Amino acid sequence: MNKTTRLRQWMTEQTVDAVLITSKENMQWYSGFSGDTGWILVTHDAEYFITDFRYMEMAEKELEQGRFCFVQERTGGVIPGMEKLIGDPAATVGIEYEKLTIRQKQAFDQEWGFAYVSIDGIMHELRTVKTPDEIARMREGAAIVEEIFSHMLTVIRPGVSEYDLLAEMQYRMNKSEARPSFDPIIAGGPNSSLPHAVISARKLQIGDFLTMDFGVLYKGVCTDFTRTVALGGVEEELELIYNIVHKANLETEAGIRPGVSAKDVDAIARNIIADAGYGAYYGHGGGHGVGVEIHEAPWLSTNSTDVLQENMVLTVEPGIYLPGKGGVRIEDMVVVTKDGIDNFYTATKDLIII
Ligand SMILES: [Mn+2]
Repeated sequence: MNKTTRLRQWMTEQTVDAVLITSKENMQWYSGFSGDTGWILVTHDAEYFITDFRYMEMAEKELEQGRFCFVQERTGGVIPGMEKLIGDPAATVGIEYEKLTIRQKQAFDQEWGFAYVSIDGIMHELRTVKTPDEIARMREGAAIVEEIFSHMLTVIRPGVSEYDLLAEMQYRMNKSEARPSFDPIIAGGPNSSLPHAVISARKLQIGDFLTMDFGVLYKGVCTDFTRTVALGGVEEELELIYNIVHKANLETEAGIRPGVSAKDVDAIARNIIADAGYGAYYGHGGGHGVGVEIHEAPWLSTNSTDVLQENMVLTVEPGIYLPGKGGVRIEDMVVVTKDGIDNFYTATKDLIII
């Protein structure tokens, strides 16, 4: 079933007359449009693509031939004549509560007398299960990520700063026609104990752990990847936490298959880390879905209600962080298959000592 059919099925079930897609991410997911200004209006019998002069040519090139009726509008807060396109001034219209601004909603209320419902839930739900084409594009992105990781291993050495490594990484991304899917985390030594460390000018030293967490946005889809490597050698406790995280990562991945709850999958790593005595040093979710956004459903966490299904793509990323000493995170991105997973990455998870 294609995206339009699935969305219309939801509209029928919920008695929604039209859906208005306005965010860059949902437009990209729904239509393939890579610009950042446009509106997609889906009714029960038509799909409209509304954008201004700047994006019209791009939209005509990127969108599936014949699928959308094009409407060219000046940039503005509302679409004149939308009641006519929908055919009922009192229609129920689905909108993106989580993405629209209060100002946009005020403009809607001034212009139209529609009733509104949120499409956030259904969009997230539909987006969790990837199409073969989306998975294929994610594989291409993952191959770029692995090439960059291999390259980074050749430039990491004492005296090189986190900013130096960031510059090198971003250069490689752009040369591969990709962009970062989020601000890369490159955290050496004590900075590696900060799960979301901000890049610093600190220079790498012998004995450091270095965590690199990065991904690319390539052909409209994101990738996410983390490895922790050691410089010159590794002290005993850091090696110990590395091995615990490694085991937690492997066993979590072995526990993934269709039908299992994301909460139970999350608990696999959490229990291994807690049983080893480091529960207090692992405080984030065990993974997340990836797609047009870097973080999306399903969520691996202690309070997740998601159930894993075939063709969902998610990360597995347990970690242990010892303040002032260093941290370890090992993150893969996997697709759920009929009886387990397929990992997007082949990079070793054994500790690399540079
Ligand atoms: Mn991640």
